[in-house]
Amino acid sequence: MADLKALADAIIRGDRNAAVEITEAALDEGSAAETVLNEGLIAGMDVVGDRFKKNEIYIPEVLIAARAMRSAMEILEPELAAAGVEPIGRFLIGTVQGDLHDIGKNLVAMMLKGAGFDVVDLGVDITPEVFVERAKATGVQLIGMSALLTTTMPAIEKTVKALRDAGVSAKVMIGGAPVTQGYADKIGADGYAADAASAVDVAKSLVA
Ligand code: B12
Repeated sequence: MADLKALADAIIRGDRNAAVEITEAALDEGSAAETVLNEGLIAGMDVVGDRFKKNEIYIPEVLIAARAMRSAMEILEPELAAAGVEPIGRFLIGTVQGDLHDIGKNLVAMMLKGAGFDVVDLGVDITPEVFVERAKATGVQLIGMSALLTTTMPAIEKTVKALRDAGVSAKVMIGGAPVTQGYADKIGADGYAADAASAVDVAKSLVA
């Protein structure tokens, strides 16, 4: 029987080759893709998120773990789709108009994927119109916006307004270095998180 604890450990260490090998072995032995996902990959990323929150590890380690997770997910995804496993939620994310910073946004997207969300990443410099159009087309439950510049923060508010005016009912989460809970409350966003691990907790609570 493939060792899913060893798979979780491979994710935590960021050992891409081991993560891929154990995932393949588990599927070959007939383990359910959902079990491999939950007890191997997600269990590993949960530990990574927790250690990141406690400042026991830093961004490079998280990125390496996420890379290992992504490689294993490539093997698992067709099996999950064939088994009809539903993601825990669908999340649209992008950096707002005028802003090209994407390291934090990418980290949030990776951690959400690691937690079992289906994530649509729009990229950077995303206009309110594109957020509205993609939200409608994908029917996501959650929308995340990132801004790293004080000059692009107003684009968050503009985008939230455009989404509401267009009748999009998805919950909105915001973040980025200059963004605060107070700002989220002021503009009527549903959630704010200061880091990628907390973003997962907030996203889970918003879809619960
Ligand atoms: C890397 C960087 C760049 C790179 C970006 C590369 C890239 N691909 O992202 C480059 C060189 C392109 C760049 C350009 C600029 N930058 Co710059 N940049 C930075 C820098 C050094 C690091 C940002 C970063 O990646 N941090 C690491 C990530 C992991 O942290 P994070 O983004 O905060 O994300 C975390 C949380 O905020 C949260 N989060 C983030 N997004 C979201 C979204 C959601 C939904 C949630 C819930 C949470 C969440 O979770 C993340 C993970 O834990 C910062 C300084 C700093 N120390 O922050 C300056 C900084 C942000 N830049 C700054 C400036 C001024 C610029 C430029 C205007 C410079 C110039 N004159 O050209 C341009 C603007 C370009 C543009 N239009 O966007 C200023 C902003 C000042 C301000 N208050 O507005 C900073 C603060 C530097 C400074 N001290 O002056 N920059």
